Amino acid sequence: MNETLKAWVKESKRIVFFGGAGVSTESGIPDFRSVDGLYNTQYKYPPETILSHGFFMRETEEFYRFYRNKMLFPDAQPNAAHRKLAQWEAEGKLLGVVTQNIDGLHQAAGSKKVYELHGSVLRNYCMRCGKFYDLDYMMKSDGVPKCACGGLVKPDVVLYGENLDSDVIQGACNAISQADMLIIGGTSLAVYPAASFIDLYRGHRMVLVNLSPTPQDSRADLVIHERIGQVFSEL
Ligand code: CNA
Repeated sequence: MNETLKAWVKESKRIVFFGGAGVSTESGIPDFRSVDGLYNTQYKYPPETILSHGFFMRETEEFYRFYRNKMLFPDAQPNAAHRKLAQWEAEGKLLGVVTQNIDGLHQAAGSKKVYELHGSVLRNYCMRCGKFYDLDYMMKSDGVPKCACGGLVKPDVVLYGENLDSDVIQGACNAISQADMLIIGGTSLAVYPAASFIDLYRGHRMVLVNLSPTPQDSRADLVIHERIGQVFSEL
């Protein structure tokens, strides 16, 4: 057990969590690198290419083949990290969760203030009429999912080459700038602009919990290279 982390959590009243794919690996959802590794044997392009706006518009069928195989995990359940963050919010000591994940597991654990920088696979919209479709519809549809109106259904996920939602950015940035403790976890901090939002934190309790080193390790006040679910289960 990391006693410094435990003490800081106890003393802090406005914790913000900033996370990425590594938060959900202990729930059975591979992170980006793992997807990359798996992908190499089955797909002609790297995930960054397939998960881009241009590819979605040009090669929609191939996009959905990858998306259904690698991005949808309808049976995944929240782990100890998701659950602890929801508990802190309910106790009034966490301002919010800023996540790059698109899996909805923070909300499944009970978190209410979740800033989903890259959207969610749980929401899908017709690009022509705007009708909403849920994850179940996407799982059951074959090939390219179409709306009743004939329009193309697109996941509410921010693809490479698309802009982040400005309200979500504002909420995330407000939360981080008001935090008295920032815990960053399960992210390589390699995807921009998301990774730049941690620059808004002005306090002295920046904690990084990540299995592998990140480019920001040297500026954190505490660095823990362990599994985040394991670390949070001991708090
Ligand atoms: P990333 O670049 O794949 O980095 C993940 C980081 O997490 C790596 O540095 C790992 O070392 C670390 N890690 C893995 N497992 C653990 C663990 N159990 N405990 C602690 N650290 C761990 O992913 P990022 O989120 O940084 O950014 C890239 C993309 C991947 C984001 O835009 C996501 O939307 C996207 N993505 C999301 C999901 C999801 O929603 N669960 C899954 C796969 C990819």
